[in-house]
Formats: sequence, structure tokens, C-alpha cells
Amino acid sequence: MTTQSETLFANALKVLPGGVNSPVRAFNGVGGTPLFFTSGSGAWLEDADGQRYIDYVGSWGPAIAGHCNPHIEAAIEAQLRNGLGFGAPSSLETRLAEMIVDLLPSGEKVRMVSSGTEAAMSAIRLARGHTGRERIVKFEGCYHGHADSLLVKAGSGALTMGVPTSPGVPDALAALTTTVEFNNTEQLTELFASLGSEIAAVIVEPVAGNMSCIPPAPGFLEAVRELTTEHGAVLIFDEVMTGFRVHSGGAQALFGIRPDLTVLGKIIGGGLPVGAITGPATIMDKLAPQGPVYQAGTLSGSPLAMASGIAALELISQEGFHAELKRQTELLCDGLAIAARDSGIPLAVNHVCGMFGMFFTEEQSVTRFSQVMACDSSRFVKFFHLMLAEGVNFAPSPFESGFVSSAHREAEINETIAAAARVFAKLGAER
Ligand code: HOZ
Repeated sequence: MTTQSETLFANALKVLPGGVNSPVRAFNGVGGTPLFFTSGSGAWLEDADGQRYIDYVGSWGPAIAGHCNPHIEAAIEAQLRNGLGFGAPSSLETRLAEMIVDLLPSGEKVRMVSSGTEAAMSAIRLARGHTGRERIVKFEGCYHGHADSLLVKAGSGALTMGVPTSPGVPDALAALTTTVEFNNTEQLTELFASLGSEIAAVIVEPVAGNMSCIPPAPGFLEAVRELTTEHGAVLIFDEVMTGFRVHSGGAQALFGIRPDLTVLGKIIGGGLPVGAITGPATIMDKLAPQGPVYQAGTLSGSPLAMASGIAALELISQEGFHAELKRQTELLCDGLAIAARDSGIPLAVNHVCGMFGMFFTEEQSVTRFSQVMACDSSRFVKFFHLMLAEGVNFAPSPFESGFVSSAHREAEINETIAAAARVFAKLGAER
């Protein structure tokens, strides 16, 4: 029998390339037909066939307070009646910027944009304009959106689709992007020793979240900070995922490292499309109209998205928010690890507060890109589909982080672990 999702996907394929508007949704990494979801509530999603799922995708990160959070909904509804946008400043932009600056240790001035990709792309231009240098450094398997300079040895969908460096990225531009292994301080030190005076910026996800979830090794972020300072390069933290998810002050507060620029997205829009760049006035004031580095956007600072983002940051600022998020994530990850072990399935699990990653590997700990690539992807595919059949929605790729929200309570976590135990038992019996 054809499911509603299959019918909807067949229709989508006629008018959308690959049937989707963002590649990771297409199930290319796991096979089968993507589910079409019709509604979400708290930790749950419902698909077009009326099946319910405990959701660990969370709209790829923004839904930190669950789906249809009443506080965020009320803020959007209130703004909806006042207008969607005026192409002019609104005090909501200032308010959200003030909240970001108050929360993030390195925040001083903020430029709102409409997506994480736009924020990262603009931060690179700003760093190049600020330093007068052209070379940028990124880490293999890290993903900073799909701007040309950053789509080089990238993670996330680029990795899932097998095009970490995409056709269409001019060679001349790719040649200006140097990649280094994440968590490899020696490689970065050597690079700075040879090319240090050319490097405009180093961009890094402080917790890599686009090759599953890899926390920084002890001393790694410290070394990145020291090298960039020593050589006059701009250190850009891509906190699109980690910003307000791993700590109320982002990864920079959690690890005590202050970047020069921070790129934000996801949670700061509360579920609506928002991105932002923040940093000290000495750099940020180089942006037009204050400075010469051009950057602009019709819908930048959209009042609706600002209202939604303000409400989201109000929620994550509540006392104990992250402690509880961490507790639930630990409960989930410990439960998954135990369930796998009980069925003889080798599994490593990484987690940092509200984000996590699972690795089907014999290795005890996964800290490097090469280890991620060596994991058993066929086992992940089986696990993914069996979990979906059990009513648990994980990201359809082994290269994505999982996200827990404040709406995930013990009931959902325990149900997930019980489902995983059944799935691991099946996988164990197959061997
Ligand atoms: N950064 C997200 C995935 N890791 C974006 C989702 C997408 O590419 O659609």
C-alpha cells in the first residue's frame, strides 16, 4: 500500500530537485522515502499517515523548547497582528541583539541576517576585509553552510551526498580555503608556521556537529585561540548549533574561550529563519553602513523572526534550563550505550549538553573525522529505519547530531531507550 508520504514525495519530485529544499531531508544517506510531517507538539511529530514519532531532529536544532512551544507561539502571534516587516529598523532587532550580547561572552555588536549560511559567509567577508588577507582555515568535516569558500571538505549534507567539496565552487576560491583535521593541534600549528601571515580567519564549530557530534579535545580550542592571536588571524566560532544549546553563553562560555567573531542561527530564530554575526565593535563596525565591508538583506531582522527569537532566548535563559537539558541528554545517551552493550552491538556515544552523536564502531571514544568515516554506516542505516518503525525520529544520516529539547521528559527518553533495546537486539541477532 502506498503511504501518504510516498504520494507526497512523488508529487514533490516533479517540481523540486530531489523532492526537497535541503538535501539532508531526502533520505539519500539511508534510502527510502522521506516522511512528510504534518504537525509537531513538544517532543513529538506526526506524519501525513497519522504516525507519531519522538523527535531528535528538532528542526535541525532550533526547536530547543520542543515543537509549538506556547511562549514562542504567543510571541509570534502577537507580532503577526502588528505586521510582518517594514523594511525599516524595529526595536525588536535591538532587543534580540541586547539579549545575545548579554548572554555571549564575546558579543558586543550584532548584525542580523536570515540564515546560518548567510552569517558564516558574511563573517568570512568581514574577517577578510578586517585583516586585508584572503586565506581562510576550516576543519575537515565541519560545516558552516553552503557558501562557496566554506563548501570545501564540508560535513553535514555535503558529506552525506558524497560532495564534501561541491562542483560549482571555483578552484580559485577553494584554493584559498585550507582544511585541517579537527582536534589536530599539531597540523594547525604547522600550517600557521608556514602560512600564518596569509590567514584571515580560522572558522571552527567549537563542538563539531556536522560529522555527528565531536567535542573539542582538551587544549584544542585553547591552541586555536593562541595561534590565531599570535598570527593576527580572526577566530570565528560557528555557534549555529552550539549557540544557546550547550550553555546559555554558548560553547565559548562552556569551554571558556573567547572568539573574535561568532556566527549564530537556529535557536536565535526560535524556529523562524534567522542568523547573526556578533563580535567586538573594532571588527563589527567595519560592516556597512558604519564601515566598508558590504552586507545587506531585505528580510534581515524580520520582526516576526525577532519576536520568535526573543521568546526562545527568554526560555533558554531560565534558571536550570541547561542543567535539565544536560540531565535528559545524559539519561538518553547512557541508556542507548547500555542497551547496545547488552545486545553486543559496539556503539560509542558522544554528548555535550543538549546535543549527541552515535557511532557504530569498536572504538571506545570518537574524536577524529577519520574515525567517523570508519564507522559502520550500513548498521546505522538499519538502526535508523528500525527506530523509525518504532516511532523514533533520528536524523537520516550518520553525520548529523541529535538534539534533545526541554520538552523531552523521562517518558520520551525511556520510550526511546526501550525502542533502541529492541532494535539493538534485532541487529545483534542478525550477526
Ligand atoms: N546544519 C544543518 C544540518 N547539519 C542544516 C540542515 C540542512 O542542511 O538542511
